[in-house]
Amino acid sequence: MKDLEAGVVLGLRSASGYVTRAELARALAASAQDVAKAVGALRLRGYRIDEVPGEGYRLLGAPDALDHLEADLAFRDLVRGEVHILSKVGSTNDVAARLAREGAPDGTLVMAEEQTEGRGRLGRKWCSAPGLGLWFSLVLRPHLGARRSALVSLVGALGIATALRGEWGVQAEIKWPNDVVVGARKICGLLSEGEFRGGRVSFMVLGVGLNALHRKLDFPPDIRARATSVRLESAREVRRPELLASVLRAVEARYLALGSVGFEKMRRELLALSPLVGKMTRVLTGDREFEGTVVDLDESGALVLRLESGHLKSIVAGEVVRVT
Ligand code: BTX
Repeated sequence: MKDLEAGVVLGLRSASGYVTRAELARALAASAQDVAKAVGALRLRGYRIDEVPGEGYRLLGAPDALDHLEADLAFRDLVRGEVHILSKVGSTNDVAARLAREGAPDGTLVMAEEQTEGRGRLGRKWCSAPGLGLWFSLVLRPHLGARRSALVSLVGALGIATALRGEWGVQAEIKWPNDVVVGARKICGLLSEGEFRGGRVSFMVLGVGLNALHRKLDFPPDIRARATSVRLESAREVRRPELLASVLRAVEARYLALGSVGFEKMRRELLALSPLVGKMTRVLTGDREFEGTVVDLDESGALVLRLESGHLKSIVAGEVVRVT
């Protein structure tokens, strides 16, 4: 029945006006009675389907929920691996890592409506309220040496920022190493974690937390001034399945390009979208601190600073604070 429901939604979406039950039944090789049942089931799931006697059905609205049906429709051609949609998990990164260890293929997607232990870098917490965001992880198996594994989250951030700019009109920029920001507010954070064998990547898990439907008061008070969402930044109405399809398409395209054409072009795009280039910054790396002007990204995604001494310093991982 699920396939028939998906077929009915696709049929109604692609029609400009009303579609008769008989037309749908013919297109889907089903009986008119089964089509009527599928329409009933879809209405129960929150699809608004109008019916005019003699004219047929028309789709007026779809639910926002990230259920399997919408997932299928949104990423039918996008996700190369398996798709796991969960209602509540600790962290999607943990589920994806477990699946990867069990052999899940490149491109496997794990997403959840809610994370109770969503995390950022260095043990920080990632607020992942139910139903408001896109909290997902991709299992990836790039052909990369461990040294260049940071490229996975950088090209992911580039995909998300360009999708937000191009399709949602959001003035997204990339704050090295793993944030997508709008001005000083974080709209998306990426967390890549990996396992390595013999100096090469065995698998990576790319975790993405994209704030989608939040209004200001939906953010906890301690991050309210530093967080934003697609709803707050875009003039378009935000439906998460559509947003997910658009960011997944962009992330997958960038990831595949990393394997086929390499990083160089994306390196230039990243620099163009980085608000830190040319700015005086302080970078904290564990127990050390460097101050200098951001001048470049190197071929492994490290941030290149020109120190006051004039020397160039590449920084592989750290926290960047803008000074001027
Ligand atoms: P980060 O360490 O750069 O950022 C974490 C910091 O961001 C927090 O300390 C807090 O100040 C702020 N913050 C927390 N939640 C939010 C939010 N919803 N919006 C804006 N700012 C916030 C960034 O780490 C990487 C986050 C990755 C999250 C994804 S969700 C799917 C996957 N599963 C998982 O556990 N993590 C990843």
